[in-house]
Amino acid sequence: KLFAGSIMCADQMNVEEEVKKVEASDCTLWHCDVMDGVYVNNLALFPEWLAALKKITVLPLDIHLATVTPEKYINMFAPIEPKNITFHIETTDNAEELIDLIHSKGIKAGIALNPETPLEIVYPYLESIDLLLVMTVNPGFAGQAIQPETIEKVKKIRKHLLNIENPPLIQVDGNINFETIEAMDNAADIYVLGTSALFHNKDHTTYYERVARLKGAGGK
Ligand code: S6P
Ligand code: MG
Repeated sequence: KLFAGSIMCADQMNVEEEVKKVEASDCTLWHCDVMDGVYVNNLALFPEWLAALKKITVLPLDIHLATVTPEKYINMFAPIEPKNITFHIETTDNAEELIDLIHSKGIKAGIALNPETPLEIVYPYLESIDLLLVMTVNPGFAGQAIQPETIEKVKKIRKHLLNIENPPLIQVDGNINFETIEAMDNAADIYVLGTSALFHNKDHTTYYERVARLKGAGGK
């Protein structure tokens, strides 16, 4: 399994130090939440900030747009050349066009869905996307408790993807920690790590040790 550190959860006044600690761990990606204050009641991360992050890190950026009008933000963030851009299926009637727009910029395309959004709504796009982000909390804030029914949802999509020729990677985001990874039975490919498992002061372990322990969750 792969791990992505959620940069909005890092100590914002010590970003360089946080970047070094995360890079020394087995995280291979930065999960970057973009929040517009409209789709969610919070604001996070703007293009210049992420461009500055890119200069000090070797890890690729994975942008999660928690915004309305995703096309506007795809165009806004494409110039910083992230690896992935993910938009919410709830925010568009034209997912195919957004996927094409992202791909036209040489970026991998992801679709996110909220805990209460049924999986079936993304079925038509599974062969065109690279990433499926199954939200395990409602987007907007770090530090929330998992919505328990999302655990079955992740397992269900894993099974469904067995029938898909070129399946996307499954990403999970929200309250990801040792227990929730075990409960998911390794059904996801990419685990977003925030305040629950990585950026916290609950013990004195290093980030390297925290991620190493998560790697062993579920016995795989
Ligand atoms: C939530 C956002 C997430 C958070 C992450 C934090 O709106 O999409 O990416 O950054 O959930 O993790 P945690 O462990 O604090 O829930
Ligand atoms: Mg996110």
